[in-house]
Amino acid sequence: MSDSENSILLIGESGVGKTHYGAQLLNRLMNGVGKLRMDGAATNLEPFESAMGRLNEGRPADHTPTTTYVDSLWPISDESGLKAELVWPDYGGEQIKAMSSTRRIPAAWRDRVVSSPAWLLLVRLQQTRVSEDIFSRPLSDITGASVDNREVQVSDQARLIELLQMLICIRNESTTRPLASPRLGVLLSCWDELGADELEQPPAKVLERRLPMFSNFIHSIWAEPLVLGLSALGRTLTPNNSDMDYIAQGPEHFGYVVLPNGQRTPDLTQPIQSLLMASALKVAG
Ligand SMILES: Nc1nc2c(ncn2[C@@H]2O[C@H](COP(=O)(O)OP(=O)(O)OP(=O)(O)O)[C@@H](O)[C@H]2O)c(=O)[nH]1
Ligand SMILES: [Mg+2]
Repeated sequence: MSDSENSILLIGESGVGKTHYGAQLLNRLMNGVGKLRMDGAATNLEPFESAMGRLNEGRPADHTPTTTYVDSLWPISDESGLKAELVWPDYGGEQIKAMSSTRRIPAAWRDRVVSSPAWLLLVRLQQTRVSEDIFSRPLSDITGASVDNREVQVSDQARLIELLQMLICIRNESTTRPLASPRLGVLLSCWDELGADELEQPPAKVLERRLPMFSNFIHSIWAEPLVLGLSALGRTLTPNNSDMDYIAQGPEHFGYVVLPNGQRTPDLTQPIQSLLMASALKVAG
């Protein structure tokens, strides 16, 4: 398999948890306790190593500078002997928001979008809001409101949909039939921040409830979108207060993925394995 066949395009706006997931994933790969493990020398680890250093002190890492883009190369293998070179990026999430607002995709991003067999979109539900409409407020409230000087904003759901539509468009994919390639994974990040009633629910149900239009969109375009929950840290860490459990037990004992049936696994490599396996099967078939 060539490198580009194994690269996953990680897509996430600022603050969704890309860097912390990268650091925790790297830790798991190096410890070799999950479905995937590191199988050779990884390169360009600096952004994740500094984040891992912070987590070892029980504190969170910093926001990635806006203009940064680093591809880290991780040779990995799974229990069945499947080998792959995972290209895992770290970048300032503003680059993604800029693409949506300017409707322009820089050339470097275009190449990544076109060549990657799988897209992994991180969505932090606590960071998204659904605009008021007749489903959330009585019609009389809405019709009575003054329309003068009202700021019109695209809703978060609409922005995410537009982003995916732009990416599909530059790949020249036809959407008359359900898309099988690129494969899409949606990771609902910072899962531990959800309300108690949602924590035990299947991720696809939570997505449907919180972002119904976006959920409908991905299910209507993709043949089998994968929707999982992710808590890379397992809990909230604060910059000024070291978390003593993290220091005592080590960050590798924290974090989990929520599977489609709502069950949890501490194996943070699971979403990558599912996406890579599906792509590998497609190449083989
Ligand atoms: N509660 C909780 N907080 C998390 C988790 N993962 C990340 N965070 C917090 O979310 C914030 C953003 O995480 P980052 O990994 O820096 O996000 P990013 O996507 O890399 O953001 P940019 O670098 O700005 O693009 C940080 O304050 C983290 O502490 C998690 O699993 N649970
Ligand atoms: Mg970051």
